[in-house]
Amino acid sequence: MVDSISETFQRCWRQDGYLKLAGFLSGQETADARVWVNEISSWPPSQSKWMHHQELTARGDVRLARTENFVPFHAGMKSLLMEGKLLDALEELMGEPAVLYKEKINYKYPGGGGYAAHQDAPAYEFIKHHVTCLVTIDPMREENGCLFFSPGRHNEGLIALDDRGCIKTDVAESLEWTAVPTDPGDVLFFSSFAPHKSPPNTSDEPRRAIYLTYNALVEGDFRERYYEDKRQAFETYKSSGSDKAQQISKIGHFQGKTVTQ
Ligand SMILES: O=C(O)CCC(=O)C(=O)O
Repeated sequence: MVDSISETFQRCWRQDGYLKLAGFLSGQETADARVWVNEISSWPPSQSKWMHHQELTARGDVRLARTENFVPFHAGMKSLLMEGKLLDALEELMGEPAVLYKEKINYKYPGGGGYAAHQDAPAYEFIKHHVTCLVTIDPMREENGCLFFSPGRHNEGLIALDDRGCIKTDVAESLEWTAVPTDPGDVLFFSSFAPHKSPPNTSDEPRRAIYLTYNALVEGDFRERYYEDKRQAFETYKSSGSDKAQQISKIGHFQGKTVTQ
């Protein structure tokens, strides 16, 4: 069990729709997570197991942008994400037992693309509300593409979606944005209705983070269905020649240039 989350932090969570807990993971837990991210990033491409997504970076090299669906193939990650203090803290914020809905690593290597202003909710189907926990692997700063949030706007439901499933550009420009830099071992919880965005990585260092998305257990376990649906949707995008085949999500928030394997 972790120490319970203070009333002040709980209030920030409710008010802002996101909450950073600095130094949440121990030095050893942070070091383990970094080793595991390195391991997973070296896995070969797979059609049926994990899902790697590649991008052509602004530096002109092809690098991983994202890996998804790695929990069934990595025991260490499985125990970090599906039991213990991370899940305890998340359940405390949600106020009820939770289950993993999806997991991903976003690598954002030097020159890696940013993400347009969006809410995650339109991309996470079957259930209305999710909470994501970002686990910081590398220091995240404005120059290497940390997250920006628009505090308090998570209470407004879906905000002015465009045809990509992102927040319309003029509306996004009218929101107030706060950069949320984090350090290795910090975690950052956010609601699937919290508007967020991130710039590209213009630094010379990678900016890797693990994103764990959970939903209330009472609503059911949708993890396998989520990945099955995503695979099928992308098969359809490819076979029908849809531009959506270039996305890395069912919403078109990724601003990098994807490369199909
Ligand atoms: O990793 C990032 O910079 C942002 C990622 C994000 O917002 C997403 O994957 O939905």
